[in-house]
Amino acid sequence: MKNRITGRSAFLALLKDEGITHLFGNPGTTELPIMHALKDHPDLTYVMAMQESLVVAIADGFSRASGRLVACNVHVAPGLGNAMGSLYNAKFTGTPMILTAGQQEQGHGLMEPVLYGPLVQMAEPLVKWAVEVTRLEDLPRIVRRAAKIATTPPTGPVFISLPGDILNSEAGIDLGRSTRVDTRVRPSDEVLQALTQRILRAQRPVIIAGDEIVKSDALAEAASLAETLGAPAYQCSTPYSAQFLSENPCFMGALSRLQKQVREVLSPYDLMIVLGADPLRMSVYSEVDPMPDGLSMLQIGLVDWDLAKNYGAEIALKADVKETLRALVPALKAAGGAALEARAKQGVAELASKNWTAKRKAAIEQISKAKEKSPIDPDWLALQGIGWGLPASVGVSLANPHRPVVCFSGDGSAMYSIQALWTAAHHKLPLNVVIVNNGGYRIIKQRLLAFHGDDHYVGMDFVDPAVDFAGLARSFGLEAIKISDGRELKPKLSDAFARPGAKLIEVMVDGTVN
Ligand SMILES: Cc1ncc(C[n+]2csc(CCOP(=O)(O)OP(=O)(O)O)c2C)c(N)n1
Ligand SMILES: [Mg+2]
Repeated sequence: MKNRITGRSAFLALLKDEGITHLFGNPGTTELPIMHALKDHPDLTYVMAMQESLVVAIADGFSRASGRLVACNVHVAPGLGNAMGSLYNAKFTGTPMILTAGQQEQGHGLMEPVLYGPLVQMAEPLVKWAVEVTRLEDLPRIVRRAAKIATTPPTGPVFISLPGDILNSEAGIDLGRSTRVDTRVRPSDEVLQALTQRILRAQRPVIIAGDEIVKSDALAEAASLAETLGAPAYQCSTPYSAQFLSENPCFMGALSRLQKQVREVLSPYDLMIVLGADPLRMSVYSEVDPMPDGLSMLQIGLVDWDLAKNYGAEIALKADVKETLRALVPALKAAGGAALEARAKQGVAELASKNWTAKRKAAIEQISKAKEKSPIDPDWLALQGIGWGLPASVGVSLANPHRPVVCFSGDGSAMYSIQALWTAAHHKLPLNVVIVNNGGYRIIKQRLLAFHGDDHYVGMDFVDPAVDFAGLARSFGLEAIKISDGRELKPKLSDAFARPGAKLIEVMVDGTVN
């Protein structure tokens, strides 16, 4: 006879065996079995956030900062509904996440009790797999499969609905074992040869760097490819992380999300080498196509949905970026010989005056000129569904408890999830939240003016009354500082960053629209 165990305790034991150390959540009645079982699992840290969109965003931040599988639990249909905006973000970033919700007892749900809803159907468009447990005996298989699916590239969130009767029942069940699928496979000799030949035939290659470079730990290999070719490397237009070594001489910064501008940037090149990205994910509509006519594309990555998604590729390789580059770079060097070396050297030298490092230097000089301006020029400080950043930074900080973390947010964005400050204060995180307060939704105003020539800004100002972020932060138990004078920025920020504890620094900036 196998050991008898309750569903609720088996669920937590399974999560722990899958490497879960923190359960992010917001409890309700249907989650009470899990809250009750936590008493028997003191090695699992419960991180409470005061709304479900924050729960998922904090878990997302934790995963993205640690590369680990995360688990979060929300409350039936309205809680899952609240979580959807953050789940949408996690889908695009491919965050390995097991999202669960307590569900009404089977049979009881049929009677449509308060807060009941079709959880599986609700979650389905945003997850790789959604399932409801209908027998306790199936729970281990479901949790094991969920963890495997979430962590196997293309990674992403999965959803499990946990009915109360399953969590509260008891049975003798085998918890099974954890599996991770290894996708670090070296591509075939044939495709490596084809890539090598094609790349060497190009006169002016350009590299587009995606998030899979980070996920496959290929930052050094991607930089080595750029240097081997003497080719510029741009981050894709919608980056999800710092996807290229920023101070590498080949790094040019990110492509913008302005189709016309991207088309101009890419026009001089004859081959686009895409490493683990949807290269040209845009924001607003334009009649201009960002992809220049006739520009050939090679695309490498494990997210097969993104391979040739919008533009046909000459070679599309479903493969791990690091393993591919580890084989491709030496093959390029061997086949390219001294001629490639000389060309690369010249290419790198030509980039020196226009790469990211050079642009940053120029930007610092430019911005420094506005140092004394009052109110503070917003350019002095720089900026998905919004409202993600603040709770995500709480997750980043929880994943790196000994490193100071800085969150940089607009005032409007911060208000979607301001109660994340409480979670930061509660866990005494060394998190510095810098809120750039321009009194409203400046970007939306800018766009109303640019797209419609209209400066009648309805619903875009927080003026009557103004939001007092320092006051809000204090009410959540944080130390708060307000800065209105540009000269105070450097000393006050340095001082705050050097001290422990969660702090909010509200920086008042000019909200004028132009
Ligand atoms: C979930 C979600 N709701 C609404 C929007 C639309 N939106 C984009 S930017 C923005 C305003 C951001 O304001 P703020 O953070 O203060 O930035 P600012 O432009 O003022 O610096 C809004 C409402 C969005 N992107 N995501
Ligand atoms: Mg604002």
